[in-house]
Amino acid sequence: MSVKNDVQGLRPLSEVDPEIAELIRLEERREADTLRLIASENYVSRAVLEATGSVLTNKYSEGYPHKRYYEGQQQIDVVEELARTRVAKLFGADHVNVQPYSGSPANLAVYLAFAQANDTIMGLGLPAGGHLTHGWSVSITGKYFKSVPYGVRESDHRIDLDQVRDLARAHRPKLIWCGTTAYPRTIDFAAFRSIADEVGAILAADIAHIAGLVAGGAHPSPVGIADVVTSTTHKTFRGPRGAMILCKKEHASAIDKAVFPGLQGGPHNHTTAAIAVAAKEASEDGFRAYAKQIVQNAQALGRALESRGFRLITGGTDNHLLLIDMTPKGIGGKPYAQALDRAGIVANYNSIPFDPRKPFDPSGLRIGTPAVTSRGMGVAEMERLAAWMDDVAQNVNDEARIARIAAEVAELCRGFPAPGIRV
Ligand code: DSN
Repeated sequence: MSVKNDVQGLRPLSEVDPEIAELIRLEERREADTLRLIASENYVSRAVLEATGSVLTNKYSEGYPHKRYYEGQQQIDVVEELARTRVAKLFGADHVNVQPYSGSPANLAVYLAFAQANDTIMGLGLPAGGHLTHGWSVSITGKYFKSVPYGVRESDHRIDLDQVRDLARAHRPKLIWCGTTAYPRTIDFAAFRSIADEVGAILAADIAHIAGLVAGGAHPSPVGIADVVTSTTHKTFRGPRGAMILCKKEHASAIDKAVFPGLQGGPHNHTTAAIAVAAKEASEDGFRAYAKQIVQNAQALGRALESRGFRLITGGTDNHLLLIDMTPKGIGGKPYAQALDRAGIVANYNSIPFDPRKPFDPSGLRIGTPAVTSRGMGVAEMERLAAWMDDVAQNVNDEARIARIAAEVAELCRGFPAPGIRV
């Protein structure tokens, strides 16, 4: 059938574009048959996928509920209000904005709300486990602001709060970020609050990695402590790719104006609906147990790896992730991550604090347990995983052995179907 004859647009993807349909099918197969250990990834439910793939993608809605620049918002206003109220209730926040397209735009909105170009800002340096948008030099946030990064201690690789305080006193930043992407320990939000108060700074907590742990009570919450909290919605929170900003009442208007019209046009309503669904799922009974299990699995995996001679940065974890220094195993993080991928164990190479190697070929591997926990795996599976990881580390160039491990991994995966995927 030609496009002209398909005015209703009801032909399935497999007919309209078999090439893309096949790539999606293969990706479903890959996601089902491999172990997802990337600490920032997860599997969303069928319900979240359905909302994401809905007609809400057709609608423009510049503005906020009941104050829009386009008509036809009968459903969209209710969807956005549901997303905001569910997230606000879940986290105990005064005000929520669910419109940022993703984590980086959410963080840019915080800069726009609270700082001017060339103001001084502070955040954890990228090589120490921070995020690009917390002021790292190659990011716009390191170019348009005077960034004073803080780090971790050389002795134990934990955030050096004495250094944070000294730098804040010396540089009087307008904005201090706390939040991480590769840090396995609990963040002391209260300590950051006292530093921010001492120097009159706005405190922003970026909980992108740990939002699901916070919602599920497995990590302390910064809500009510930080002035503003940003997060993506697709990591431990198990929602669509998107973001949210939670803030105190007095900052609501500044944050809303910064997101729209400051940085963005129309919100992605299909994403907003999926955030509402994810917030509903995170409010249900099982989510607290899920969050707790993520941490228990990460700790069990850490212990099992350590007993096999892996060196864990900070010696373990309090959250969902492990950062491993591969130096004692005699292999770089990148070739190891590539060998693991061939074995069906998908992770990412990562710099470690004070890494003597370059970011594109670093010493470390970052892994996390949110996705394997979503499949229902527990401590017993973490021990098997550690054994495979050790086997791969010792046999990086033995392709026959790696293929055998991939088959064993796929067999385990069949017993723990990936949520949201029908294969
Ligand atoms: N890409 C995210 C992560 O993997 O942690 C951070 O933006």
